[in-house]
Amino acid sequence: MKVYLGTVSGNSYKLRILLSLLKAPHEVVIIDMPNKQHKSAEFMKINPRGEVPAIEDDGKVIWDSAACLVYLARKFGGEQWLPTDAAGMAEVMQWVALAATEIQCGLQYARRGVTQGRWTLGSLEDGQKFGRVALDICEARLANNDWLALGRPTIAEPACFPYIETAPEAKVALEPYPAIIKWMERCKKLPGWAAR
Ligand SMILES: N[C@@H](CCC(=O)N[C@@H](CS)C(=O)NCC(=O)O)C(=O)O
Repeated sequence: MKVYLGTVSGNSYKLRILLSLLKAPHEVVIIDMPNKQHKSAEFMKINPRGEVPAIEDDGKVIWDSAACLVYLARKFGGEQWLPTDAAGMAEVMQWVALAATEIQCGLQYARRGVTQGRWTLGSLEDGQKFGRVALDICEARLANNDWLALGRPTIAEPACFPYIETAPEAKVALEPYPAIIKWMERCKKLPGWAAR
């Protein structure tokens, strides 16, 4: 299995976390993003969006971090990380959806604006405001629960963690979110959790 990643990519970090937790055998292919390899004709055949991450396995190509997490969890993780019962799967996926909407378009895009000067959707304030919607939802959930989706860690954790951890780089302080800070510490203590 080939896993296409970028070195400073939070979406790639989601896969690194899960691959490490699952001890899934794989080969990492680093895409040279500073030299725009992700926009090359060759890589666009793998991911037509011209983005990392992506996976190539058994003749199949999977792109998008959420789809890749689903693939890895179901292929290597049994029922633990993405259960197949209707309610369990939906509860996990609602957090994966939060990672792809308020967290990505809020916290990721605000961070990218601050660190790279690229503003994808609106201003810094727009991104911060949208990102705080996600932080408020996570904080409320984690005030009374150890994990985001179920009573155990699932792919909701690697999906949401990377851009919450880097919220300060989007000039969003995490101090007002004590339950999130404790959750991040719990995540980092999971056996096999990969460091950024
Ligand atoms: N929705 C996509 C977003 C992927 C994404 O934004 N990847 C960034 C790196 S973290 C990227 O490849 N950006 C390339 C670019 O913007 O040119 C996913 O979750 O995989």
